[in-house]
Amino acid sequence: MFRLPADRPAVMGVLNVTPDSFSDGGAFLDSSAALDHALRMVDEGADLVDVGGESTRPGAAEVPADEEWSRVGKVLESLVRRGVLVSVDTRKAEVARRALDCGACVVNDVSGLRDPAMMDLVCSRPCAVCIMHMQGEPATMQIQPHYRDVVEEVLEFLLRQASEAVRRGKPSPEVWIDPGIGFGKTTEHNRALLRSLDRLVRTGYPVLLGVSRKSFIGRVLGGEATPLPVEDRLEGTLAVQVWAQLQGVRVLRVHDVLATRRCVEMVRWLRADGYPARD
Ligand code: HH2
Repeated sequence: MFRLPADRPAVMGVLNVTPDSFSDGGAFLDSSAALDHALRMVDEGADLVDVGGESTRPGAAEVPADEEWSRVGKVLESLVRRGVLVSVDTRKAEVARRALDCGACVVNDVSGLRDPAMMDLVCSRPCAVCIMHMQGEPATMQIQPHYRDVVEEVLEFLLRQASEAVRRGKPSPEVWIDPGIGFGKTTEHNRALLRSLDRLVRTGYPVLLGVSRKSFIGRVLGGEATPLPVEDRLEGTLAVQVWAQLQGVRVLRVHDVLATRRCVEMVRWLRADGYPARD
């Protein structure tokens, strides 16, 4: 079981075993390259590794469960065998079940347990779960996302799903919530959510945040017409993550583990008197 550090956010390293992820698609499709990359992230200070076999970038098509599993199964097993704590990034109950059977300790569901089979699964297993908010589906989510009040609507969804999991017996420290930055959201929606992280933190559920290399950073720093490319988004990513750490976010999902871990340690040092840890 994965225990969240009390005095700093946990660092979750991203391992995309996909041909088409937005920032590193194709780089780790080969199992031995994937394993090497995961072990490097652990050396650099990742507390756990989030293994995913389906890109959820805007416009991405769904991958059948068997194909998704054939991408992630081998590397996931190898990591567990080496004692690495593994999270599985999937929307499919079938893939999550196989990952849990192999020893994964977190299910990271970008569709936020909307599938009843996924809700049933995570509530019947001793794992943590990340419930993420997404408006619509990856294939269409960035086509004119619209909210009455983005912060209220995201909070309402997350609280509804989280309390259902708790009602079914999941201990609340094992129910993480995530506003889903970039998932059916404009740059302004993302800004509103990032400015309201303290409201998510105050729910008492551990908050996970994934902003690493995301396109809003490219647009803010380079402009709408000439966004900074993915490889130039590290500083922007780190700035937002420091902001998130100061609000009490408990898990940072990142591609750049070493840089993140150094920032996290500096902020932890500055805030040595404690961190908003409630569990
Ligand atoms: N973002 C991505 C994927 N999974 N999970 C959570 N909980 N929160 C996030 O913000 C999040 C996530 C997208 O990033 P990445 O995995 O690098 O890209 P892709 O979906 O193209 O594989």
